[in-house]
Parts: sequence; C-alpha cells; structure tokens
Amino acid sequence: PGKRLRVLVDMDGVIADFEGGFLKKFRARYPNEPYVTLEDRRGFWVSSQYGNLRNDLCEKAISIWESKDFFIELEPIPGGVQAVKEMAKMENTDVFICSSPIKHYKHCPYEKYAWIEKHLGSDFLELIVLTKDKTVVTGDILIDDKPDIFGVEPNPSWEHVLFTACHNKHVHPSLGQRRLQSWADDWRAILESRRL
Ligand code: UMP
Repeated sequence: PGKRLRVLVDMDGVIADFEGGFLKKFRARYPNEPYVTLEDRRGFWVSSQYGNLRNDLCEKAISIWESKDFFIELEPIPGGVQAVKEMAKMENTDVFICSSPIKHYKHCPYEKYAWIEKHLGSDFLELIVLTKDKTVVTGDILIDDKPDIFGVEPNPSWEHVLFTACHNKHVHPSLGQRRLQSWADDWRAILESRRL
C-alpha cells in the first residue's frame, strides 16, 4: 500500500518528441543551413547550440517552435502515452502533466492542450499545469529531461527524476539524482520507492 503519490510528468522531451519535431521542421524550412544532429545535441537549449553554430541560426531555430502547428504535430515519445495512462489508473496515484510554455503564446498553450486531448484523452485536460516555474508545484516526483530545474521555491517537494534525452545523455547526474533512461525503463519501481 503506502501513501498516495503525486507524479508530475513533463511534456517536451518526455512524452512529446520536441527534438525530433524541431530537427525535421528546421531542415525542411532551412534546407541549405547547417544543423545539429540529435547525436550531437548538447545542452537543454536548442537555440543556444544553434546560435553557437552560427549567430543567425538562433532566431531561425526559435522561428520553428513559434510556428503554428509545431507543438500539436509533435510525435509521442515511445511508450510515454501508455505509461502515463497506466500510471493514472494506478491505485493511490495522481498524475499531472507539468509543462513550460514558450513566451510566444499565440499557438503553444492551445496546442499543448490539443496534444494532450489527442494523445491522452479529454480526461487529462483537467490534469495540465502550465508554468515556467515548476518549483511552485507540489508533488512527490517530477519526471523531466531538463537537468537543472530551479525557481522561486528553493526546496521543491518533488524528487526530480531526469528523463534521458539526446541533449542530456552526457550530463553527469547531480548527487543522488536518479534517471529514467526511457519509458521501457522501470518507472514503476521509481514510483513505488517514493511511496514508502
Ligand atoms: N524551448 C525553448 N528554447 C529551446 C528549447 C526549448 O524555448 O531552445 C521551450 C520548449 C518548451 C520549453 O516549451 O522550452 C521547455 O519546457 P519544459 O520541457 O521544461 O516543460
């Protein structure tokens, strides 16, 4: 049994393939520009790595995710949708989708809701938390591919479990930080370890 568990699941890079969707659309829109393969991705910010490649590529990269239909057309990360649905059906388990929208709000927040409805179903529309600061959201576990998650709350209630993505494969875990290598990894064991 154990206690009731609240799990926060990030969207981009965890259940929605932001990196794959970005690269595909960047290459389609800028076929003659250099790009970074997923193998060579380093650092959470795509815009920074493209900016380092060549200055003007930073804003070209940003133009991709600011475009209409970018977020809604992201492919699901393998196993993510099924895992979240399963998790939500587990006894004594509350799941929320916790995602940071971009500042260019014309399409992104709307399309994040539409993506959740399309892939997880309308019941999940009630379980969405959009915030730039995840430290103010309480929970037991936050499954997120961003290595450094900071905000106004210095002691967030959640344990950040780092979800492996192309950009964080080589990141050394901070002391005691746990990883979920993919949705084929044992996410149930991580949940149960927090329930004790
Ligand atoms: N994002 C940027 N710039 C980048 C990479 C991602 O603005 O270089 C956006 C996409 C998502 C948000 O909306 O940042 C990341 O959200 P979380 O995965 O942290 O929830």
